[in-house]
Amino acid sequence: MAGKNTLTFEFASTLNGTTGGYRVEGLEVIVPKAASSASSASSTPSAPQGQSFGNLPLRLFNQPVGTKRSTVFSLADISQPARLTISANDIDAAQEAKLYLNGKQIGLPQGIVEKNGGILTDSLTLAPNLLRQGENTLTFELGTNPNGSSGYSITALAIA
Ligand SMILES: [Ca+2]
Repeated sequence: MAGKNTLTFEFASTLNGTTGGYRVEGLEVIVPKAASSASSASSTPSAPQGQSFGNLPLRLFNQPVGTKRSTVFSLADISQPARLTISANDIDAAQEAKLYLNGKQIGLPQGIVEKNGGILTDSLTLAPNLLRQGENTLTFELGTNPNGSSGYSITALAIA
């Protein structure tokens, strides 16, 4: 998997008392050529398109107006637009949620905004000129709190 991977060795058997164990003297990881060729300064490997996002859900319930929650996704190919699908819970009005891609505000898809709508899913297109090769940051902000609405949460995100 991308990121840290754990290797664990277990002393599984004394082989009927004939061995006191073993020692691992060295380890080597062979990285396939395609992945190692992009070993630049920011050596975060690009995850394949369509990966899942981390740290979800983004909870913006009962927070001060202006509170922001961010999540990061990776794109290897930014030559064409990416489709972002958002599932959100309890965005009662468009001004309740602000969305930023790499710091630039972008519009919310209409389908996730509905008074007392519960969890709704809709998608929007991310323009290539706002995308970065590698890590991209998506930030949701709690905008105004219309009629005492308690906020909202982002329950799922997907890139295609
Ligand atoms: Ca709400």
